[in-house]
Amino acid sequence: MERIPIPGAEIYYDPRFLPAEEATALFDVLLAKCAWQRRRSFFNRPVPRDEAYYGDAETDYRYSQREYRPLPWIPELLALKARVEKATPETAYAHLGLPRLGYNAVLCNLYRDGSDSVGLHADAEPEMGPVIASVSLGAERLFRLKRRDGAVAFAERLPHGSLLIMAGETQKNFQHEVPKAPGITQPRINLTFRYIQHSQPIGELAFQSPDG
Ligand SMILES: O=C(O)CCC(=O)C(=O)O
Repeated sequence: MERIPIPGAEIYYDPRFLPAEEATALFDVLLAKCAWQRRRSFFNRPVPRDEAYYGDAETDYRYSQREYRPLPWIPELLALKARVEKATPETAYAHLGLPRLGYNAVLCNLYRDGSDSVGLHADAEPEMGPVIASVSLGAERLFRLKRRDGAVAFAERLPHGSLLIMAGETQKNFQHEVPKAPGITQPRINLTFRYIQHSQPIGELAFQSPDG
């Protein structure tokens, strides 16, 4: 994977992670199989995308007053998780002094067309690990990474089958978004693999000796 040089961020990107045919087959399966749900936001307005959350037991978390409880993994997501883990560079963990934690949950987002979006946010809940891997399938949509002062540091129309990894201090120093895109009529699925741990803040996993 290529590292994108952005001061203060650690971004790895492979625009051709999955071959097109495989990405299309996966898109079709997930569109049909995932338990898509349109949740309501804090203000009781529908969130502008459908979501489905899968993971190991005890990977539940709260975001913006919404409760995410994992559904049991489906085989296609589990198989993709293994490939994403393999593709995640060792340095993503080594730079943080962390062992190779991998991923234990995935948030699936379905953007039906350009009227669906995700607003500017960081994936920085205390129980969330700092390495987050995002696979895109279907229509290309603009993904923007902005510094906390609003300056755009990375803007890319993420292609069908691409993999983008955010690591290091990215969530602390930046926010990201997929803005509305009038004119896009085709759907997009995004799969965001995460590592959730409740028992011990992730930062405290660093610098531990092997025997505890
Ligand atoms: O759809 C994307 O590319 C980003 C999704 C996202 O930001 C999230 O799930 O937190």
